[in-house]
Amino acid sequence: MAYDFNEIVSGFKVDGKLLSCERYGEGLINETYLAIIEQDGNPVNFILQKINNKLFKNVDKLMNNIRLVTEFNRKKIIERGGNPDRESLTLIYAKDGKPYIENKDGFFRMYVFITDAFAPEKIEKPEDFYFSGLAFGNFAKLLSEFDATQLYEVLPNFHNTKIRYENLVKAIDADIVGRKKDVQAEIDFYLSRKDYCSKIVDLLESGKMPTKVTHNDTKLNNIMLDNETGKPICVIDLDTIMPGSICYDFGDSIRYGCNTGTEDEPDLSKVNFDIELFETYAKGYIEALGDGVTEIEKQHLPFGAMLMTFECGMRFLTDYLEGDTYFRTKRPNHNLDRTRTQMKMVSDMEKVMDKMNAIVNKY
Ligand code: ADP
Ligand code: GN1
Ligand code: MG
Repeated sequence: MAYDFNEIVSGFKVDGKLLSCERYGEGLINETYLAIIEQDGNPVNFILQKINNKLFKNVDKLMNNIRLVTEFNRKKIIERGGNPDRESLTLIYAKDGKPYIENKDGFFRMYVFITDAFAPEKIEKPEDFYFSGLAFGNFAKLLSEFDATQLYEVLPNFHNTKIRYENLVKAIDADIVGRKKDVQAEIDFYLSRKDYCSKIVDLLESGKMPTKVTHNDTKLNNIMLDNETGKPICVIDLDTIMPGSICYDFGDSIRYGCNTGTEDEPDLSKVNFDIELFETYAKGYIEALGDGVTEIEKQHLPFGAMLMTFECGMRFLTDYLEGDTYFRTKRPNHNLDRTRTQMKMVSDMEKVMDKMNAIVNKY
């Protein structure tokens, strides 16, 4: 889809001529573009995003959350002598003062481009994953100081696995694009593990596990690491900051990062759960949290990893059955390939859950 990028960029408080604007990154939800703008004779990078307003129904409230969190982070980073333009997402405001613009094509936001850094799609060096654990752990700590009552709950029940399960059952029953017949093994896999779905939801609902403000989408490419040192610079993709459990945040990082293949690898022989990487991340995450983790949370971190993988697979399968309308897909069976990698990862984790628990208990 081509938009009038000149007109869009001119709505923001940014000077200079737009040199180019190309699709960028591997996010599955928003449309991300790299906008290059000439400033003082030099090309300067910016991130421009078309916000997925099919999913985010109230863009104004979503963007108010992001404004609050990024301003809070920037202040904290300045206090500790850091560089807020690199260590926090930084919004470019619109000329009318809002954190986004709206035009005939939808809603757009702009961010300062985080320079000399990369959002990893895969773990190349185990150290990168240790640093990711540290970064998300530190981010969780930072959020614990933030007044959560100001936040709007953007996507209620985002990690409510019971509801995700019900949604899968509805998609199976409706079978609107006639794909059910091709995925009976996948359907059986999920339906036979229904009891996983209530475990953490029930602990949160009963108050036995604390509800905290969490990131909720802690996959590897939602963090930026320094090109030179590999050290974590900044946590990005703040759309889903909401009440949740740290077991979800820990779990989603493990789901994505401990896969020896990619999330959409069609060849399942390449998809294995790497327990050494699990240990690497757990070490960083638990170290960063320090005393900010309760015993019941700690006990459920390994289960949370399996549950997030289970949940994500259910979501991919649901989307496949509903005709690929939620996640960005690039090929016909893309969501089905993703479903299968998540199933393989769950099966692997089931086999080593005792070892995973023992590892977490070490830290
Ligand atoms: P989505 O919600 O679709 O996942 P993200 O906000 O995660 O969108 O952005 C998609 C990708 O764009 C990221 O994985 C990262 O590679 C890149 N990106 C996003 N924001 C920035 C930024 N401020 N600086 C540099 N790269 C960014
Ligand atoms: C989406 O936005 P992105 O690509 O970082 C999704 C996550 C899934 C992930 C699977 C808002 O994350 O919940 O785990 O895809 N985000 C939303 O790759 O639904
Ligand atoms: Mg993302």
